[in-house]
Amino acid sequence: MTKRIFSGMQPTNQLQLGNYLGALKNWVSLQNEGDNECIFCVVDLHAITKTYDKEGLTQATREVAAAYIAAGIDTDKSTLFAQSSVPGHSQLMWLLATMAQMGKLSRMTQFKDKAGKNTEKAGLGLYSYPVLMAADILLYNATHVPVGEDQKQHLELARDLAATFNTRYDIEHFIQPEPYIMGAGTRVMSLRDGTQKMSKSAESDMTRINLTDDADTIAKKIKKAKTDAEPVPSSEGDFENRPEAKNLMTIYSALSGEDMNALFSQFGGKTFGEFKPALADVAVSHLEPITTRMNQLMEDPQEIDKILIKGGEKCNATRTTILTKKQWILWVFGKGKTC
Ligand code: AQP
Repeated sequence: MTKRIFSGMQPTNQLQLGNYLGALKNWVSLQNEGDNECIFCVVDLHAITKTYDKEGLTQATREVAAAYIAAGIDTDKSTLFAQSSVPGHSQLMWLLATMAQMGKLSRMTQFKDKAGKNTEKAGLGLYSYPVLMAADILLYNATHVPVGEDQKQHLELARDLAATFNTRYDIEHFIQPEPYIMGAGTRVMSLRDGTQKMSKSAESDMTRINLTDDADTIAKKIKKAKTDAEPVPSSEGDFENRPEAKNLMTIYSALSGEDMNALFSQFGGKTFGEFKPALADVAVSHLEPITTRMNQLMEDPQEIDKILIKGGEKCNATRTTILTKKQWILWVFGKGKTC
């Protein structure tokens, strides 16, 4: 069976290492595997759920698209577009919003994290973010959604909403999308606090490695990354209560492709002063070609815009779902609707 893959990232800043290891790197493998049909989106409508500036958002949208391409997304094989260019996302979101239960939305951990203590002041857009995400996925009847661990709960909601819609209208329209959580870097943590996930919009730039960071910046951030006074772990047991040590070794493993046991043998018992320069070398050699390609692409922003426009036109013209055929009017309002 052909897999239809859909995924996206918010242009809330430049992409960081977690976005790359938890999602983008896997998108590229899926694109290059079998006859998968891949649709990758820059989810700019999600990005406006927080305070933003218009020019910054436009620039970040191009940067995220450039990062996708630089990491290996081939726009001849995969569709790449900006969410706001396909009105179907917002239309389908409304239909799904009529079925999304407040109780379930209130339990979403990402909402709790992002809204902070003052949930009363959080916008409805942030609260209903997972419903728009469900619409993004279901609009294309995607079978598989490659994401990091942190998005698993949102995927569960998309599956629920697909089933609720089918039951409500007594049809078998929506497929239940499967989360695709792959590889070692499914949850990359902050360089300054191993209990917090690395995030592109976290206040301190020192918490993350950006895909736009140069070699010196990467080395400096890794050198300053939080560790503890113990030597580098030699076994899984040594990771207990040492989230920062585990995080750095996980990053090494994900970037180098070496399994953790090989790293225990190579670095176990050494100091972090010895481990960190090795990690910086691995990170730079893996990320430098991507950064270089991204910088080249960003020299011609109009070309990136053209790619995004073309992708949006393709989605508007060919998406296989209810909204193109006005089938939804029949399902939602019945045959009697003439106006
Ligand atoms: N730290 C992470 N480790 C592994 N995967 C991660 N992802 C994000 N952070 C990590 C994955 O990257 C994709 C991007 O998702 P997004 O841009 O829609 O939002 P996000 O998950 O909220 O990512 P950020 O970087 O934390 O963005 P901001 O700061 O804007 O909220 C998803 O597949 C996610 O799993």
